[in-house]
Amino acid sequence: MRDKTPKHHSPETPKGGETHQQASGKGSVLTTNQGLPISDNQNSLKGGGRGPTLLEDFILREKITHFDHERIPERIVHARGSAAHGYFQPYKSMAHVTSAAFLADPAVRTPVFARFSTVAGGAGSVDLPRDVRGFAVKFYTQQGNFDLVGNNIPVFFIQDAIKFPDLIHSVKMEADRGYPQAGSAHDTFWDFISLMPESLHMIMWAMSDRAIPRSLRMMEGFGVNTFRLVNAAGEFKFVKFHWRPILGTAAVMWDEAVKISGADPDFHRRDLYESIAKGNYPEWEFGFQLLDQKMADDFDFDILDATKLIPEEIVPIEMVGKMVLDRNPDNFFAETEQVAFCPSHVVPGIDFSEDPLLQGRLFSYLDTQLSRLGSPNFHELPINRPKCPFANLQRDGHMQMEVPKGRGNYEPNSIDLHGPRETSRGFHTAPIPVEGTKVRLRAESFADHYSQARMFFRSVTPQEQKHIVKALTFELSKVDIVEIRKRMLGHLDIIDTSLGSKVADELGMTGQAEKITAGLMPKDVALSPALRLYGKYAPTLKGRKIGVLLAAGFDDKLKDALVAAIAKEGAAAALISVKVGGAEDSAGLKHPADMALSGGPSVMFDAVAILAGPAGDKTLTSNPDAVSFLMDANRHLKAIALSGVPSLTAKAHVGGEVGVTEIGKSHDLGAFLEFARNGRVWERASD
Ligand code: HDE
Repeated sequence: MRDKTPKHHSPETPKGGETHQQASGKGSVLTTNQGLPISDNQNSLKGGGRGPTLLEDFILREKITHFDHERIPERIVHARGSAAHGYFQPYKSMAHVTSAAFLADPAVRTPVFARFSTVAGGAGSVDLPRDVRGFAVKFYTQQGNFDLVGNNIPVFFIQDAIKFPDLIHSVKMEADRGYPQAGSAHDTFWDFISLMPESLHMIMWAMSDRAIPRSLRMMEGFGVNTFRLVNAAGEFKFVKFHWRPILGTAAVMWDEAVKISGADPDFHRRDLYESIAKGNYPEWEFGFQLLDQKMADDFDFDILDATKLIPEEIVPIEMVGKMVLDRNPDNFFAETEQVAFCPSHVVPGIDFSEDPLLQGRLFSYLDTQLSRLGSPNFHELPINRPKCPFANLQRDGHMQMEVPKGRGNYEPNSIDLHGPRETSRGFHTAPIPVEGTKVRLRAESFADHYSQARMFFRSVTPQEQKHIVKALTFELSKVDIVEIRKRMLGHLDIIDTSLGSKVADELGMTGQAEKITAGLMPKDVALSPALRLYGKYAPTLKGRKIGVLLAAGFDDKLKDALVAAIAKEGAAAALISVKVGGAEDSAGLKHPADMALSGGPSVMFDAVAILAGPAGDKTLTSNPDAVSFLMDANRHLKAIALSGVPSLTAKAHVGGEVGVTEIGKSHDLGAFLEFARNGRVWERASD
């Protein structure tokens, strides 16, 4: 039989065949890891063209062995993440409160690497489950790396690190069945929560729209734990760290989250990557809530309790600088996956508090990197290396990248007088007096589990409250064990009777709440409007995406005017047509589309426009994707601009609602853009 296998490698360069050396700029020859040039990257070594593969093929074995080991253990939490490079620049010197050098000089930019993540799902899970988002920033300062490993929610589920494995076991996929992936709507999570009232404040946040953000670029970030800032004189203040997005905050609706998860599982990752690639760099202001011991003592909660927040109305946030993310990673694995954040990575001038959650975190992250990255030398990986000089006498270990010289690998030594030595400029732990009896107990000051949950629920807007009720209903409806639902209803009643009874009604369980006796009944503390997600930032279209659906016979001039107006707002227009090849305008000229309608449902956009002529209107009316495009945009309370689609609007039962604007002819685009800037047209919501 004829041997069909090519004997020599193809003369054509294989597609995507850029060599390792080209990619890293070192040359153009494909080699083994030992530098041996490779003559054939298409065929393994065989005994005859159709014969068995020979064990001798060291090139095949090296390539396959490396491939077999390409994956490392994913993070036990926060496995799914997206990241970017950028810089941080202070607005002013903060030397009066901290000796951290990166906060001292407004002329100095410090490189940063920020990673955003979901918590519960695996690395390949979708971007939009209901979940807390990680917000971790590595500052490569001249005094060493400072990692601020925060979340997009200012409080946490638990008060003591010893409960973290229990919390995570309960939320991750259930041990026997291996589902659900990336979701808290299941028995074990709600069982744990219903038995841990300290988690209830966080639950209010996790059930709010904060847990389904529109974009990673539109999230607030929080350090959560209380830290200390220490100045050169050794004086300290407590600090809570905050990030505020310049684009403002935005969230999707739950029905959108469900649909986006199918239409584009990488919705957030793509959004971050594309924005940066297009030069629309996301920015956040960095803020401090500073307080002294006296202020801390005056609160009726404990600042060491991570289930509590300090309302901004009581301690305002002082903005101290800005972070700009302006460069995508070159390689996802080498950077986003291998980056190792540790709350213990601090710089002089930043110190810890005694928050028992933070204290546990100081141990956990270093430990987890050892199993995840496999070596105590993980700090030598390019993404983790400090960008300032670093030297010590730690030696050897798996994958040692350094080649330390000489014999002086101990200290004191008189052999290498130029070797690394300690310095008075080094890190000093703030001399906080500590005394006490060794005990395992929860301080009395941690006992109030309901007041701030109530404060949060009552402080947010009616829309947010409604969404919390709906989220709780969705989640608890997925809980099979009725006793767990009843227990949760009991807790919700304590937070706010209207919340408890609404959820009970929605579940069809009116009057079935278990009577829970709170350790401490909640107090009616002052509300904090700053906790709202909506109406807090100035309306803007900046950084948003508007879907413009075009169908045959559309008015090209109107389309151009619309696209230009969208660009002027700092937003992006995505042109959609039934077929990706494009649609013909009223003059019969074909215009290419950015995406096909089947892959561009309206859930992917912040506002939509539909432009067609009579033929296009007919096509759209008979296309279920087009009908859902409009119906969904209406249901999701989006600003809608319409031109030439009377029959589509009739089919989709849309028209005359607030925020639905006819454009073209006598109408300008102003009204549409005005609605779009406001985010959602809440007036349209039906109860
Ligand atoms: Fe984490 N957390 N965590 N966490 N966490 C991890 O470290 C842990 C907590 C947060 O993008 C792990 O490198 C304990 C609070 C983020 O790489 C692990 C406790 C907050 C990330 C770990 C907490 C966070 C992590 C897993 C309770 C908000 C992702 C992989 C005491 C302030 C960082 C890793 C990234 C990751 C432990 C609670 C934020 C296992 C023990 C509170 C953003 O070490």
